[in-house]
Formats: sequence, structure tokens, C-alpha cells
Amino acid sequence: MTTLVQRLPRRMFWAVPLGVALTAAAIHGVMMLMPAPSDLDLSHTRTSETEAFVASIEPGPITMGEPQTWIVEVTMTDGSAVGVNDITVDGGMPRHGHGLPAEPRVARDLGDGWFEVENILFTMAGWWVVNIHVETPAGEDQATFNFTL
Ligand SMILES: [Cu+2]
Repeated sequence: MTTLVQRLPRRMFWAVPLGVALTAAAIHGVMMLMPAPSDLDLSHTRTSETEAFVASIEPGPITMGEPQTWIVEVTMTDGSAVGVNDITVDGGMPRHGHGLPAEPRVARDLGDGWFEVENILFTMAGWWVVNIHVETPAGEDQATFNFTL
């Protein structure tokens, strides 16, 4: 059995990586053009995946291209306290395959489960997610917030 590559004349070998690259670019292009799911939950209070906590965000008006500072409230379902070092924030654009263009910082513990998160940046229109991760005694859990800009 001969493969496609073996049957190609040697001077045609460039066509293989080019074909792979064009296919990948086409798939990426189609993904980028797909609209966000119509049933996205856009609420500002979400329960985490394993229901270890509930997170609420106060994003305020979002200005594209300017780092945002959000107030985030994290309430553990079991009533335990959560500290600034237990929380990380990340996100990205699911349809574009890239993360946030800047790394958010959980900058300050405001007390009573409230935290200030700096450096949340959006740089293009489309569907974004922001994930609040909390390290719990049972492992890591996350709550996901959706935004369409
Ligand atoms: Cu993007």
C-alpha cells in the first residue's frame, strides 16, 4: 500500500504541509465566523461546576482595550472562608482558541468573601468567557461567566 506522500512526485512534497496548513486555517476561519451559542447564560452569578462555591461579579461597563477591575464575591457552599491566594482568574474566546490577552490579578481581599480582580482585558468583539477558579480542600473548582462584546 502506498501513501499519498509516496505517490507524490518528490518536487510536490511542499503540497503536504501546505494542505495541512490550509485545512487548519479553514477550520479556524469557520470557527471564528460561528456565532456564540444562542443559549449562553450571561448572568453575573454562577454556581461552580461541582457546586463548591457560588461566585458573583460586578464587571461594570466593559470598555474594549482597557484593563478592567472587577469586584468578585465568592461564597463557599460549606460556609468555609476563602482567601486571596485560593482564587485565580483566567478566560479567553472559546471560538478563537485564545486566552485573555492579559493575566488577571486577584489583587485585594476586601473581606467577607469579596475580592478585587485587576487587569481583565478584552480586545475584540465576540464571545468571551471568564473563569473564577477556587482551590478547595476537595480540589479545584471553577465558575464560568459568559460575555458577548
Ligand atoms: Cu478572539
